[in-house]
Amino acid sequence: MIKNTQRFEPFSKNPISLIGEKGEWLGKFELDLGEEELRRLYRDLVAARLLDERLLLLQRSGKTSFAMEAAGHEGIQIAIAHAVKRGFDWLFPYYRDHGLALALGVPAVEIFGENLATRADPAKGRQMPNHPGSKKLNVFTVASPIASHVPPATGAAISAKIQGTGQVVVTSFGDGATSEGDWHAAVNFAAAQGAPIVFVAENNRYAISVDLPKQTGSENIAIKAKAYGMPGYYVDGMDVLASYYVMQEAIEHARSGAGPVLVEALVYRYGPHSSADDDRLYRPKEEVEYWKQRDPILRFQRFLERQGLWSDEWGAEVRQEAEEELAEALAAAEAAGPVPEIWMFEDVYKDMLWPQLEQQRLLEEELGL
Ligand SMILES: Cc1ncc(C[n+]2csc(CCOP(=O)(O)OP(=O)(O)O)c2C)c(N)n1
Repeated sequence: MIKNTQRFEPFSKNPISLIGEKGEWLGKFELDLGEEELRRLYRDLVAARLLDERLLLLQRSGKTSFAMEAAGHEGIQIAIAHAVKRGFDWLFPYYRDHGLALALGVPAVEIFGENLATRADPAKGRQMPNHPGSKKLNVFTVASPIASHVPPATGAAISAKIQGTGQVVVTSFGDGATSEGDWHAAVNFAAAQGAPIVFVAENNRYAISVDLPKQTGSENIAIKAKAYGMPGYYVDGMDVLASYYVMQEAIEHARSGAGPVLVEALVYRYGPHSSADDDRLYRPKEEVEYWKQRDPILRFQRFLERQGLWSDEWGAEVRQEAEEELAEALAAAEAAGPVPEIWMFEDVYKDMLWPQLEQQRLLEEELGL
């Protein structure tokens, strides 16, 4: 369904881009974001990158067991956070979306607490590292099994439609997730039900070591939307403005009652798949270097320079403020202390059966409680 406000053509051959390599505005419409909003986008991009670096350091220093880097994904992630109604719409993110969670307003202390399994973690240490969520902000806790969060996201969107809440659901996942049966079932059912949901593929071209041509015979991921009966947008996910405007259009489409949208955001992950992977085994260093030259933060900085909104002092200030906020949050998360083991018996059963009661008793004995 084409609306008057539509700016972009679905199913474009090339990814939609609004910022050129030198920071020039390529849009065929007037930029309608104010100075403050542009500055907020930059701040959130930087904070996401710094959070990513800190989470890796926690793993490297043995404080947590696992890290999944997201550097290179920030453009689309920050765009999503700025395009949704925060705290009102529902988010079903995936394990690389900690920068998205932060930009949505999930407190950094909770994100660190989740990674360290301290009392600062609202999930009480029950999740793997890099699996944040926020009940308060309608951010569904990250689920490890690939694409398993996509059917519940469709379910939430159908529920919002039936109840007439006006909420939109945005769910994100990697390119590999689009090969899963769960993914196809969820996308198909969402279209059949006219559910207000935007599916976002953060396509970094690899599912661990498996590259996209081994995942699909389609020319890209966005084109799959055609068969399901919804618009499919193909966007440069390392261009925060293109990602923002495409997400805004997709969310408006879903909110207007016109049904779901699929967005494919082309990104690149600079780091390995996870702290348990060696990417040198399956991709050339030159490829990684090529994409680092197209860094979303650097590109947006060049754009701000051209808009007269940049100074090195301001850039340094933004970085320092974000560093300080993260350092403070990390200190608070560590100071909260580890989650007591005995908490594992809470919240799961209304009334525990005898095997759990016995296990609880044995653990209490072991811990001298
Ligand atoms: C159902 C399932 N199969 C396999 C895995 C192991 N696994 C973890 S991440 C991953 C790759 C997913 O790639 P993609 O969806 O492209 O996301 P990316 O990690 O590239 O961001 C795999 C196969 C899993 N977690 N769940």
